[in-house]
Amino acid sequence: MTPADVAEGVLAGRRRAIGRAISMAESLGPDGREVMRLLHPRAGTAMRVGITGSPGAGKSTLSAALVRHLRARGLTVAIVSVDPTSPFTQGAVLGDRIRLVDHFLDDGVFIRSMASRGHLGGLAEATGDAVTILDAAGFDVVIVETVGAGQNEVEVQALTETVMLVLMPGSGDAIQAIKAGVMEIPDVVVINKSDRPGADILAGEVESALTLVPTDGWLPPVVLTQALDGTGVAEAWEAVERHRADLVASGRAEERARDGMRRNLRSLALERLARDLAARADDEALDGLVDRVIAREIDPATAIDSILGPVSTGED
Ligand SMILES: Nc1nc2c(ncn2[C@@H]2O[C@H](COP(=O)(O)OP(=O)(O)O)[C@@H](O)[C@H]2O)c(=O)[nH]1
Ligand SMILES: [Mg+2]
Repeated sequence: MTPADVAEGVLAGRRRAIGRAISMAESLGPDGREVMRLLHPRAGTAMRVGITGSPGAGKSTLSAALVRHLRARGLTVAIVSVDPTSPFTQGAVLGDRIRLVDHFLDDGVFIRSMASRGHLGGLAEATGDAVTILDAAGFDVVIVETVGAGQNEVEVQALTETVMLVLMPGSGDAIQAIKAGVMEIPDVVVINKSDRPGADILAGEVESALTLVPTDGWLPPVVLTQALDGTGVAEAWEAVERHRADLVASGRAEERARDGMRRNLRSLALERLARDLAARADDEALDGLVDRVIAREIDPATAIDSILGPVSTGED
């Protein structure tokens, strides 16, 4: 299939073409670039929602529960999972634990795990492309699942309009992170596993921590869920919809989109520079420079100049 065939198949919503397009984008070659050039103008209608949080908090389970909730309301849903421990990745999603098996034959659901690559692998680029492909394919909702807070190079805030942070009883360090300002403030906080003791206390603590940080007028609601049996999932989705409505009503939607795209372009540029660097400075070249720096023939900055060329210091 040529890139044009693949793009056409994606626009027609054909699953095989969608899978193919994402694989092409992942390989970061010229075919993927061409597919994305064709599809970018055709995307932009999906509701893009990020789900972030520590491993084990219940992000994948919540995603699956949202799929059931949204399908019941007639909406089509795609999930892009950037979690290497994801049951989607491991195939456990086929087990009845998540019962997504009901949806495997459902054309209104598409689930894709992004290959976990090395840190130079272009994961942010491939993930952003996957979101665009699924958007262009016509899915009403695209969910992006990532492990949050700096452990992951994919900035979910840059790819989505609404970010849900999933916590579970025992995740007290999230509160410290919010207070210390090191955590990106989510749009909706979900306290999952609310069947376990401590959920109400955690919800109260998160609510008071959130009142201490400056927001742009939206106070993130805190919702209790039990993703395993679906309790609270409708309320969590309602909070997402309220956030989206507030973005539009307050006129912040455009600013948010621009801010996200700015961050997205910056991380794409960094990824490309990192790949470029890896291509120029292979181990052999680096070893030669290491020898010379250790022998004190050249200093480290001069060694880097010989890889990258002299960098402008802005002094002249
Ligand atoms: N008790 C309880 N367990 C849950 C709930 N939601 C998810 N789990 C379990 O928590 C574990 C981690 O869930 P998973 O969705 O893989 O978390 P992720 O790493 O954040 O994607 C799994 O064993 C789930 O079955 C819940 O509401 N209550
Ligand atoms: Mg997961």
